[in-house]
Amino acid sequence: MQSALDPAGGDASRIYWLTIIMTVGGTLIFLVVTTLLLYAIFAPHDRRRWLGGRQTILYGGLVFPIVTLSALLPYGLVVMRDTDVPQAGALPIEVVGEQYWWRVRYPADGEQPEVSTANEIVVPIGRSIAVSVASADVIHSFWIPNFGGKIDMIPGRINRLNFTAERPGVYRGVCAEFCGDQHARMAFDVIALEPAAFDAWRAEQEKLAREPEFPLLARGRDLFRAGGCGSCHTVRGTGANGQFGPDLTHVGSRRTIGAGQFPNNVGTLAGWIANTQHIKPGARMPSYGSLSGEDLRALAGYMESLK
Ligand code: HEC
Ligand SMILES: [Cu+2]
Repeated sequence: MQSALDPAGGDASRIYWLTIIMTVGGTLIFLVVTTLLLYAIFAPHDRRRWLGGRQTILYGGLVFPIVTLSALLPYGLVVMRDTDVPQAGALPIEVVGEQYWWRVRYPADGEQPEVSTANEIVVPIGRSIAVSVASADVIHSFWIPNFGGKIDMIPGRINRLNFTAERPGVYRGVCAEFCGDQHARMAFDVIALEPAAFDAWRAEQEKLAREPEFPLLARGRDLFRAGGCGSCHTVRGTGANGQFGPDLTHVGSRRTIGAGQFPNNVGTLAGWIANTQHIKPGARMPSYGSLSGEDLRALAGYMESLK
């Protein structure tokens, strides 16, 4: 679900109320002014005389705008001041915009080693999240409507965005700056979990890739090696350490593949591997259309088993 009108975290609700108050206030003033205008045009001459009177001009034209604007300005300034304030003890997460996917990194933190994933930002609720964003190529824009404003991802620069998720759920984020032909297929999920569930998730992500549990999966792993997938993808524990594409160590645990394009299952994984350039033309992974059906099943099954 993706909606700026359903705020699920601090900044988003502040921005939401600012929008509501400004919109309702603006609409009311518009209606009053329009009514007065129509009155001035159509009412009988002697009944609209007061409109041009000294009192009307003084109160309606001077006092009213001064009072309203002097109330709205400080309100807007306070909202701006309170928005996006970094909090002590925040969880740092680094997100890099790529063509056309999101590289997501949880830097090492004391005992906890770094964790790397893609197109999915898992966060604990109730804790401030300090996202720093950058770009590997062109300008992208990082936007999670339920949590707050957009922020540009600019090559050679690090921008920051802070938010706190208030309730568990899955929220959708998108790229909000045209970045190339697959820009519209560049989405991600923000998954807000209870703190204990988040710790469990992180502990799972820290582990090396699972060993294949039966022959078909072992064949998949061998094909992954032989097919050169490891030149672009990392699968920790197998020697595959490519950095160009998403880290696949726990790809099977993700909800979607292809930056939010398909639900993650053996069928969509097989379709993706065989037809990348058909379903996401311009994505920076070649199609592997010449694999036999059984090889494809093995490879997709292996990917799916990497929970
Ligand atoms: C030239 C580099 C390159 C090679 C080689 C490559 N990939 Fe990819 N792969 C990528 C990129 C880049 C993406 C992200 C594309 C996107 O979403 O726009 C990707 C995405 C994926 C995804 C989806 C991951 C996700 O979380 O969305 C899977 C699964 C995958 N590749 C499997 C494979 C397999 C299996 C092979 C070998 C048969 C392979 N890749 C070979 C670059 C590569
Ligand atoms: Cu983009």
